[in-house]
Amino acid sequence: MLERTVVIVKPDGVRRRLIGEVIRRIENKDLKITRLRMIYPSVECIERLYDVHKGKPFYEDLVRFMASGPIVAMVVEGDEAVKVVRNLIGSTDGREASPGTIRGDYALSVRENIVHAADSVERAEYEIKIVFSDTCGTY
Ligand code: IDP
Ligand code: MG
Repeated sequence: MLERTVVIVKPDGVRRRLIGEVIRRIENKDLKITRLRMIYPSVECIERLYDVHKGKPFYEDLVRFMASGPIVAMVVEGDEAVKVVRNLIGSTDGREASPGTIRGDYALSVRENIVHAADSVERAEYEIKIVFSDTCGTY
């Protein structure tokens, strides 16, 4: 089933010069990038993106981290793209993520884990609206 999802290179990924590496892995998988945007997101935009985590112990630090520098957002299309991309990025905690996944190969932290990806088709549509809106940030 053709799906679209959203992938975000987080501020740590941009700082560590991993934008190209993330794009390369997505394209190597034969997924198609249909939109791409670099922004310095506002706190308000990140709060909307991570609304489901509000109230969790890691929420405040997560929002501060995500708004700490530029991010790269992209729309990614392909067969079962949501699941395929989640498999490409690996599990949340970089210390646990399998080698061969983006997080498994580049992250040693649970917060600073290089990439975000939507976890369902519905969330993807919601998140695309947020990160591609004019009000999400500057650049
Ligand atoms: P996901 O990014 O793999 O979907 P979520 O549970 O949705 O993981 O959490 C969103 C983001 O919040 C994570 O990618 C990570 O940056 C951060 N995060 C999740 N759990 C923790 C935690 O226990 N401590 C610190 N940060 C966390
Ligand atoms: Mg998530």
